[in-house]
Amino acid sequence: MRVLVTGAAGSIGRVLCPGLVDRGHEVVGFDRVPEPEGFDGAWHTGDCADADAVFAAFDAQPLDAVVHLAGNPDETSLPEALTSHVVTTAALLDAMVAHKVDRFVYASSNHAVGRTPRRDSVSVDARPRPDTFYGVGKVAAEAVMSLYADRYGIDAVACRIGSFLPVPESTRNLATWLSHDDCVRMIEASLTTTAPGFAVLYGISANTRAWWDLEPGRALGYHPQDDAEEFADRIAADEKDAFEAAHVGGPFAGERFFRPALDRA
Ligand code: 15L
Repeated sequence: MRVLVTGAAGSIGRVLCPGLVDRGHEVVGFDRVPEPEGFDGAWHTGDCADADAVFAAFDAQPLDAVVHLAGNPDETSLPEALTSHVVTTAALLDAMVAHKVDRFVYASSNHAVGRTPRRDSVSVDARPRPDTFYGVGKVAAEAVMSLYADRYGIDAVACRIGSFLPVPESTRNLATWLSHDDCVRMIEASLTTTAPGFAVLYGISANTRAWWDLEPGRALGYHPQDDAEEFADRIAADEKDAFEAAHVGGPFAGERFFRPALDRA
């Protein structure tokens, strides 16, 4: 497949792009910054909140699919979050409709349901329950995907990623870790699964301590292979562990992240 990857120079993009190339796909990078050294494929420098820049990238070569990773990974004001996550998603989906590209894979986040309290297993059908404006942006981006799936028949998979890290760094990560290799497996499955319509999966590895439902991902062909437990003896207990275990979003559910929706001068 020829896949446009937004945020291709970011932390996930730098792992995913070579991973997709290794698996026989062609990658077209799109980012606000120039291509990283060694990038293998065509490159477009632009902001995917800019519909003209997005359409220009689509005009440059035929595409089979889009993987949308671009977006500010941190908490911001509400308007910034809406631009970063929702406007970018809409610009890409509009270009897909116009260019007849029908597969969209999105780096959503656990923070779309981050205020969900700890329970045995969190379903992908848990109600949207963001913990931050960042999470609100992810919820709204997923809603735009659902709309375009229903209106235009686009297959759109929202991967609610946990903690994408080389190795787990905290007790929470022992449940929420997404390894680099599993991330590539997850995105490739989301790109190639047959006719998912609008679908949601939790983007974590096969962690012994996982409490977010991995079955919807398996039904889409995502079979995680790694387990954070392998690193458990390297992680010391910390006083924040109990608080971080109380909600899906861990620290994002805390007062440290409380801020007004709008920045004022
Ligand atoms: C995310 O979605 C964030 O972008 C990242 O900064 C981490 O907070 C991660 O989730 C997580 O929950 O560990």
